[in-house]
Amino acid sequence: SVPYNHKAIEQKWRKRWEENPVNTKVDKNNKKKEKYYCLDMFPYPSANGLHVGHWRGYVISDVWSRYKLLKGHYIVHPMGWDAFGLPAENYAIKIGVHPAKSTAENVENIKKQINEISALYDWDMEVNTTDPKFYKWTQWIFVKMFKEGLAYEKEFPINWCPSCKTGLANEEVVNGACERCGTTVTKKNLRQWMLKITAYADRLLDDLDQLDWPEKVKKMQSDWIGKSYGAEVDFPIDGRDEKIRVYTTRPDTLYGATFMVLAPEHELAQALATEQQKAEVEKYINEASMKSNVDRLQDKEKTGVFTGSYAINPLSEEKVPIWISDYVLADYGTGAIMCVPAHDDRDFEFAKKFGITIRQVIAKDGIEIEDMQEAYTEANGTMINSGSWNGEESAKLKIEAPKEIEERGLGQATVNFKLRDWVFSRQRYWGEPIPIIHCPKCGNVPVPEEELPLELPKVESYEPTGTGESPLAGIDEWVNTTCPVCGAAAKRETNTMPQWAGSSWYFLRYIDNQNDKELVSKEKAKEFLPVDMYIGGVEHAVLHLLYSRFYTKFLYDMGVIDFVEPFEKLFNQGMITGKNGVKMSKSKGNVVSPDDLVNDYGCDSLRMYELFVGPPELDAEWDDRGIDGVNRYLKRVWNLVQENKDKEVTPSKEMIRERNKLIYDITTRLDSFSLNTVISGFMEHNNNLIAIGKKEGGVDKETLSTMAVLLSPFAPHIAEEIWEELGNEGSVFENEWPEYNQEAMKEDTIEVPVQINGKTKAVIQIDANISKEDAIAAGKEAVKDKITGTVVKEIYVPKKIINIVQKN
Ligand code: ANZ
Ligand code: ZN
Repeated sequence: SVPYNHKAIEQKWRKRWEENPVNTKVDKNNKKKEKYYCLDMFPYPSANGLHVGHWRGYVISDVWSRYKLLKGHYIVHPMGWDAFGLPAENYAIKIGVHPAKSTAENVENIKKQINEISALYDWDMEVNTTDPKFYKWTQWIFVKMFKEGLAYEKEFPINWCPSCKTGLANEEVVNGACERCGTTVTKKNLRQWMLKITAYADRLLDDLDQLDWPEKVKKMQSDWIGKSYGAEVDFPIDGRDEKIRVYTTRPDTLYGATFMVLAPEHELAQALATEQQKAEVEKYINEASMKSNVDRLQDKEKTGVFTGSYAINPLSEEKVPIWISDYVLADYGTGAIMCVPAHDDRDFEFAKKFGITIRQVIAKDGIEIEDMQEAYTEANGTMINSGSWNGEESAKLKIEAPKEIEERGLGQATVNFKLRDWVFSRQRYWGEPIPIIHCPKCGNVPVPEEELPLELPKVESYEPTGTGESPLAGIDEWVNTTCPVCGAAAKRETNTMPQWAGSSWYFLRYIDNQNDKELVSKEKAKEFLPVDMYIGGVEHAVLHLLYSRFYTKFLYDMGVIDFVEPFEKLFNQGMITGKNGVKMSKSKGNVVSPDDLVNDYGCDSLRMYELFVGPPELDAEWDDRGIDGVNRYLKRVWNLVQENKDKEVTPSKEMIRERNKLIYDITTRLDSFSLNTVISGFMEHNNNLIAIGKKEGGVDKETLSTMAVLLSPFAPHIAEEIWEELGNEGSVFENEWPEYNQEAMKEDTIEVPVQINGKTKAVIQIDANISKEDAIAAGKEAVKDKITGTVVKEIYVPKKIINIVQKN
């Protein structure tokens, strides 16, 4: 018979699908079909192209799309390009090709590679964030935010990457380093455009509840938003009129506050330095200004200086020294803290180092410790050394103290967030120009909406200036303009947007990408949004995924869309790594390209192997040799069909049971996203079919056709081919996903006698296909009272007899 020829088969079906798309765009025949929007995190069109790691996510999303298609949905499955950003710009600097040109070339190249996956992408929906027709709306959103007071200008020390020569958002600083290039981030005082994401903090937190996302990602977002309840308490300064306001989450420990610490940037830090301490204080403040927040929090040894001044603890009325230390951050809470060394680790360490009083105010199990060796940080115990609070439970007091503090006029109850406003401007060329005009009379004026897009001009030099100005600042004829309000001579904003701007909303645009009147029409939004399933890497947990949720909520508030969460379900695939778990990268020389594998084994084999390498949510080491096994499986499927397609076989009960078990295993494993075990399930069941077929003189067509349908999301080409070979009409994708029949899956039971030394002692009912071990165990259980000696032999003649041989 004909051997499996992956090349011929894959070429044939790709051409057919082109002529006759599987997922017809307008569902004329069946208007009732419900849409299913399955979205990939769109790629950055890098010059390096795709490796087998990129394939993994795209294969997973395509399998899921095709499965949903067979389950009766109309599939929305688009693809596009996240094409602004540093790499294209750096490349332009290096070789002098305009980023627009190199980006376009890369897109074309990667598109070709993506097409090798044979995914269901609808290229009519394609978007590219660098296309003015697209970024018109990225700018439009910014203008809307500006008009709502959610985009504002501010000068302050921001995270600065000295290598990328640009400011960064907090989310882009990972362990103190630039998320892009790994360079240690420093501080730079810069005028910035900010987005007020903090105005959405509560909604971003509360709405996490309604999302079907991995718990891990939800937790990362809620930690990042960091809502905490506490109090702000005023500490009078000894001998002065001002008060120092502190933020605390542990107002129950107020009596234990034996000193205070101000951030070096605190407005009173310098003023409180006494004559004697002045020089030392100034030196310390200077040094602190050079460090990043992360450095400051991670510093091993605590540092600090005493101001020489004292404050009054408002409850104990005791004088407490005021210190300055960089473990207190200027931009969190009030930038000043009350320090309770007995119950806070950092304060404990500080007090030990500088010899400050440690006073325990919470006794665990009623015990007051004489010489504390570490802080007791739990709010669990009884109050001591705390005046009128003595004897109260600290957990209860922690909740009630803010109200009491408020009532006694000592401060107020507060809610605090860790989330900061989003530093949104970049001092780089290859991004969307921020559509703002600085007018000497009118201030900041947005570019009128009807004049958008504000196109990015061509420049001679893309080189970042490093001065905090974008290269656009060098183009006078672009910078100089007139104010749209008063007509006076004015200047354009020259900063650009971060790469996250376009990716925060691109999924809305796919479904109406040609609309030049609206970001997306109401009708289309209603019909196709929101996204049902979003598939991509976990590295975006607090960046892209948080920003997209923020944009979605804003656009909901503006009446553009009528839902508040963009992605109902999220799946994060693990990374494909090189040997020993090393990330695949060009610089490490361990990149495996899919091209040769597709050529040698075929797209179907590679698709299946991408799933077979391991649980999809975990990282997996790539090993080229593994694809052989999958390829051999597909050959066996092919041969099985070749051998049986012309036979007329009536399936036995066993064959029908096997067919139903196949449906059951594939469906339940697929539903629980256990995609690697789906593939091993196919392999096992194929062996079963071969074995049963051998006994019965063949495998019937219905069983083989069912197998073709089940296989189609995974290996679509061969599935179509065998569907046709079996004499079926139309495309395999016109089928409904098969249902299994519980009744048919039940094993037959048979009766077998249980003998001891050849004499029948009982008759039991067992599964016809029970294993030897299970049969013997059941037999022994039935005659356990009659086994009087040592068992020397156990025999199971399948379906006939169990015999226990014993010696007395
Ligand atoms: C007194 C206290 C006693 C505190 C105690 C903790 C334990 P979260 O939960 O992260 O919001 N804090 C306040 N502002 C700070 C700043 N700008 N820089 C560094 N630390 C600051 O943490 C709030 C707690 O962190 C606050 O509660 C404060 O220390 C400290 F047994 O106040 B606490
Ligand atoms: Zn003006």
